[in-house]
Amino acid sequence: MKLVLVLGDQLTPSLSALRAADKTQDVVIMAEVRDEATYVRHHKKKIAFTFAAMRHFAQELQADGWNVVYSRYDDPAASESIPAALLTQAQAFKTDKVLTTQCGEHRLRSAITDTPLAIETLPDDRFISTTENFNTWADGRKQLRMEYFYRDMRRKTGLLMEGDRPEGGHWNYDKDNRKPAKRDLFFPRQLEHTPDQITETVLDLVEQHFPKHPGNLRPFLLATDRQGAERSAATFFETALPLFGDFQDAMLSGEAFLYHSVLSTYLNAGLLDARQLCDQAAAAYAAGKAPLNAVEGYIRQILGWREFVRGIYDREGPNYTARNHLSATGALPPFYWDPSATDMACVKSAVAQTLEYGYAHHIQRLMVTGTFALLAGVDPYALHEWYLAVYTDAYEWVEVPNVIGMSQFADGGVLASKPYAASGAYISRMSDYCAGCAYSVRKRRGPGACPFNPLYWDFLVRNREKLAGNPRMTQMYRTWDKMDEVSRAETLHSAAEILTKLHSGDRV
Ligand code: FAD
Ligand code: DLZ
Ligand code: SF4
Repeated sequence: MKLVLVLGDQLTPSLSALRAADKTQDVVIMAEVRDEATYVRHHKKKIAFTFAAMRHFAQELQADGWNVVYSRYDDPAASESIPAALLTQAQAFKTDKVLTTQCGEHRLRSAITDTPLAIETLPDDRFISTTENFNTWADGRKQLRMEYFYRDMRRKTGLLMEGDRPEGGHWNYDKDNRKPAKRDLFFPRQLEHTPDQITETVLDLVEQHFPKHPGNLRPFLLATDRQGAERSAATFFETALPLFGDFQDAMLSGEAFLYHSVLSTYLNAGLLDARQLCDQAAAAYAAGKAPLNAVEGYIRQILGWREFVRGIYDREGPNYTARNHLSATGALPPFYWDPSATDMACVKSAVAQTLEYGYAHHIQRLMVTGTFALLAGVDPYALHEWYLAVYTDAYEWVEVPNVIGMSQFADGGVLASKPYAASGAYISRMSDYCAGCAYSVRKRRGPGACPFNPLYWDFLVRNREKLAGNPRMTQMYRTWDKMDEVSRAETLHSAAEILTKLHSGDRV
């Protein structure tokens, strides 16, 4: 007889460990544990979602005939960690055999295999690609770029292919996307899920046991079971997918979700399936319900980006998280936890929304909170801990490549070809934040100037030695070098003033 470990992001009936187990004799182990709930200060909604989804999944397994030993967080005998829970149950059932599906995070992978138990680990085949497939593709390449991996995956899966050619003649339709949002557009509403008794009990538990964790717990409108997640997915495909591509990069104050799917939390926990979502999008295109630029853009995010970052995380190993190519050491500014502590409308809006929903869309994560931290020289590890804590979809395997690699260039270019450094002009073009900001995006330096503006140049100057050789940065350095000396000195002075304020905890 074996124990079958099911983690909080493995809530999938066809999980490899469950497929390999025998429900007539093996026992499923699920445990709400202190270590997982507190290894970073997770958003209250993230803990609530995880525990509630775990409880619903345990019920689903029991209804399907499985013997599930489920340990609740507030059980007096609850274990403190996953390895401790396994050891307790191994003793109770007098077995040392444990079946697992490979855990997403290096941290927990080694904690599980370091136990004295006989751990059999099966691959996590909920991903569309495999680790071996990624490594075969990556081996021998000078640079790993998502676009080429994605094309390979399109060929391998046949998604949006006409024979060996991409549907419509192009691999990528981003030239049709990236429009700024307009106020007068119709925005589809998110499906709001009313918590059932199981979820209400978990909400009370989180309120009681995690009062100091960030974020608003209520209203709690997330789905916590497969059926609910599938209803949210169906709503996205019907109402938002057609305009997903056009406004993928747009930001609008007061509109957290725009045309995004807001399904990553369900997908990463195992309530939705990656291949199925891609197939549903492709079917919407085939039925004429959504245009190619939207469907290709959506499929690329999952088949391309999601699979690519997972491959990078596995390939780069446990030390990836600690990389700091640009030697940034600044503290994370307090306004990442308290939006009222900044006057920058864009950052205030992205952080406030993050604390409310445990959600921000890609461009808010990349070009607002991410770019600000990059320009201000925030320690990438501290920033990584923030992202891992505040988003309900965050697990290291997906968060770390996005933060350490894509957003902070702390891996020196493993994932991205250049840093996502930008002045306020980008945010001004793609959002309406600047109109309601205390700073002026048009002002380049001095009192009242948008902090992104002088910090952008300061970032380039600070990191010249490491970045100037990058052909994609040449134009930026040329522009700086052409600027007159007085302007350059004033710009750097202005940046120094902002950095001093940040370092001394003063308001920016
Ligand atoms: P949509 O915009 O609707 O996109 C569709 C799907 O594509 C998403 O549901 C997601 O599964 C996938 N996807 C899109 N972009 C990426 C990407 N870059 N990497 C991996 N998958 C992607 N995503 C996470 O799932 N967890 C994280 O912890 C996370 N942290 C991030 C941190 C930073 C600094 C950045 C720049 C991005 C991060 N992302 C993360 C990627 C992306 O921002 C989210 O996947 C997306 O915002 C989720 O919202 P959505 O479901 O509405 O996505
Ligand atoms: C995110 C999370 C939280 C908050 N709590 C638990 C838990 O109590 N028990 C559990 O099995 N999983 C939890 N998780 C998800 C794990 O952190 C996740 O499985 C690992 O980080 C691997 O990706
Ligand atoms: Fe953000 Fe600068 Fe615009 Fe203010 S002016 S919203 S700080 S980009």
